[in-house]
Amino acid sequence: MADALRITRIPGADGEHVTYCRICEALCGMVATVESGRITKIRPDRDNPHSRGHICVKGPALADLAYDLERVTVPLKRTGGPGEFTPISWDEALDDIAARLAISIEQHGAFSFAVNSGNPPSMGWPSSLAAPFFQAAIGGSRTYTPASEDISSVVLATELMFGTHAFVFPDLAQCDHLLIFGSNPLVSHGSLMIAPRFKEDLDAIAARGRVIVVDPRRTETARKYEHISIMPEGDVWLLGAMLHTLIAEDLVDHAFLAKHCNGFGDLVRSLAWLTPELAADRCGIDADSIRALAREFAAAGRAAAMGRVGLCRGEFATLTNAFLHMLNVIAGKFHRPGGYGWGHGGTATDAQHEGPPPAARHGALPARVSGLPSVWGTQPSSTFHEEMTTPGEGQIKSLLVVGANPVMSMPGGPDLPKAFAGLDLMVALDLYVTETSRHAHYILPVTTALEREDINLFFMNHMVRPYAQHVDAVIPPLGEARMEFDILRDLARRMGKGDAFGTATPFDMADAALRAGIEGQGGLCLDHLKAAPHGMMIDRDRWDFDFTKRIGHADRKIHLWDPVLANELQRLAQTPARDPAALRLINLRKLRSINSWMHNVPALVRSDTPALLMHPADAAARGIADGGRASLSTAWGSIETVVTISDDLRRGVVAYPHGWGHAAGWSRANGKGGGNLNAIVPRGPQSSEPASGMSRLEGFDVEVVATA
Ligand SMILES: Nc1nc2c(c(=O)[nH]1)N[C@H]1C(S)=C(S)[C@@H](COP(=O)(O)OP(=O)(O)OC[C@H]3O[C@@H](n4cnc5c(=O)[nH]c(N)nc54)[C@H](O)[C@@H]3O)O[C@H]1N2
Ligand SMILES: Nc1nc2c(c(=O)[nH]1)N[C@H]1C(S)=C(S)[C@@H](COP(=O)(O)OP(=O)(O)OC[C@H]3O[C@@H](n4cnc5c(=O)[nH]c(N)nc54)[C@H](O)[C@@H]3O)O[C@H]1N2
Ligand code: SF4
Ligand SMILES: [Mo]
Repeated sequence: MADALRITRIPGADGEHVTYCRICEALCGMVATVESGRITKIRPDRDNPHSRGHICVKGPALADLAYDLERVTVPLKRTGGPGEFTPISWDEALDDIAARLAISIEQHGAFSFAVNSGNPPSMGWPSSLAAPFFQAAIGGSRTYTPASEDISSVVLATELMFGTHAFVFPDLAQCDHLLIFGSNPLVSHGSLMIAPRFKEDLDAIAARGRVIVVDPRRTETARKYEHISIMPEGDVWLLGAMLHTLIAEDLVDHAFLAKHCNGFGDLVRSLAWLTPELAADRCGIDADSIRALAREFAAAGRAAAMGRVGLCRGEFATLTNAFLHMLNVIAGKFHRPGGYGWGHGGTATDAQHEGPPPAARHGALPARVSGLPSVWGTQPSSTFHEEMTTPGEGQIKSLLVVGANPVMSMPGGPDLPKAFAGLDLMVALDLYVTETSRHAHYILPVTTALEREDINLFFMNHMVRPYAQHVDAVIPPLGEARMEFDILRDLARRMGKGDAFGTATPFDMADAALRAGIEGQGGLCLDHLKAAPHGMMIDRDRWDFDFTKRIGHADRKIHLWDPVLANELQRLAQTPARDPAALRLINLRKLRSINSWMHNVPALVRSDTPALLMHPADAAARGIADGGRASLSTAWGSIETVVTISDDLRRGVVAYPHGWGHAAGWSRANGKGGGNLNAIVPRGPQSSEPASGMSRLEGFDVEVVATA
């Protein structure tokens, strides 16, 4: 019936526009209906061969976001205190920014310029290129991203073991036995691994074999399959003891180890002490169950173990992720059907064996004050505040924030505004006057995903079933909004530094990347994609390539041991047991919410209020009733919250979502209450995991006290 409308590619033309969602990594196909130039409806795209009609409630809400009356659609200049802005023309704004940035950089050097690039721009192709190209134009190297709240630890573990940053992930399509550590894909829809119909995949695995979810909370995913309840940050002990079991019981793939790995002997020696008996108390899972988990995993023919953010932000996050990789490798699950390894999407090349570029390697750009290492070219955000406030050569003096909200998303975020006040210049490219952008000297309006042409290039290599899609903008930019890439190229040109952007468009670059990949030999290019508006599957056997050519180490071997990991293991062995009576906090993601930025959309937030989840016994011990109020505090701060009692949680564990407690230019979000979780998480470089600089966002002790 809806097909009566004509499919069109002309932005803003009446008819149906094929597009895809760029809110989370599922990248679901959608069809937007435009009538009289306005989007009136967004429905799932049943003809998208990848998501086949799957979307969640957030996808269609992109249209509400685009038309939100509180959205910033003209350049704004700060003319008073934080949040006090006056509209200004693009020319005036960019000329003034160019002049002030040039002066600041001339006085303090290119190193005094920093970029904070957030999660949403990384979801699109042209938007993801904008900040790196601008850095290249400036000659700067200081980049802050959410990586150290999200993936630095897994990226580092992958670099140390495989010599590359290319993500490794399970073969959901063929696996019969899947262990999930610290991920809730039925809500998050997956991360660092793309499968929009994740639930369908898990159901099929469960029907063929088993899906086991290791999590301190009986999550939506755990409830549906088998759940093993673990203490927060217990995984390093559990996984270490599982490796110990595989070694002790000789359940290892010796042939694979001999041919493709080194360091096994060191690993065996270093893990001798980490027995299941010793681990049991530290992870809250008894020794027999740990052994059974390891044995069953080894015995299953098509098995894989995956992890996500629940493994990534603890005190030993890099070691934990390395153990997870090792579990797959040692048990003989690497690069085989139903197992674990690299993907083969449209941009993957057979030979990536030179490893990451030097500036992206571990520790290449250490933080000026604390010396904490960079990972993937990104600075740990626990150093951001002191890099702005500690005087001396290289102190951050100018800051460009591209689609990030660090006041809400970084540890100690609420402290940042004071540091922003000392900057020569702060510019934000955002959709809203946020808790962060309200402190900028300028806010430059950007397009939403619906207002830009795009290609899912970056994501093709970590798709369970690779697919490629190019889409045009559904509508032209609203108001005076522009694309990040165009804004920053224009700014660079006004500074006389436009050459770094070259003459190729982001889509010329995408075309070249497609042609250079494995599929390019078979003819994959941008024109092919344009001829397949709903996107096309890249059909090729996932394991049909020589994986040794993807290994970045010169010896083309997987390194099971490394000095960084050895250090971390030593640190683990010396770490004292935790106070069993303390409450520990974990993070909570909900379906209707995405980090800090869709809370102004009524359709999403109407029925969603941030609340602290607490086990009935823990609540009773503190005299807190369901729906009661409490303070949630740590040595670093305190927030007020409503409490929801739930026996889904393990005793001694509480869960709270991040990204709430709004106080900026989004009135509906402000009205939802809640507290900014990053006001109470451990902060400062000393609180980071030392190997990767990862923020410690979960597992720390909290106090909960009933309030009136
Ligand atoms: N609806 C929705 N979807 C999202 C997002 C969102 O905000 N909302 N955010 C997107 C982003 S940016 C990301 S990075 C991904 C993240 O994707 P996921 O990692 O799948 O997301 P989470 O739901 O946070 O799942 C983490 C799980 O780890 C558990 N956990 C916490 N601590 C521990 C621990 O010590 N050990 C173990 N084993 N488990 C632990 C938590 O209880 C939680 O269930 O989601 C993306 N998708
Ligand atoms: N305590 C705690 N903190 C966390 C986490 C946690 O679990 N616990 N999770 C972490 C994770 S996984 C992540 S990924 C980070 C996210 O951290 P950030 O990326 O810093 O924060 P977001 O909430 O995603 O805010 C993104 C900003 O981009 C704007 N925006 C939206 N779309 C666009 C666009 O297309 N272009 C531009 N230029 N701007 C846009 C939004 O208005 C918003 O201001 O948060 C991290 N912080
Ligand atoms: S799962 Fe929801 S938010 Fe994620 S891409 Fe699909 S529609 Fe968008
Ligand atoms: Mo994330």
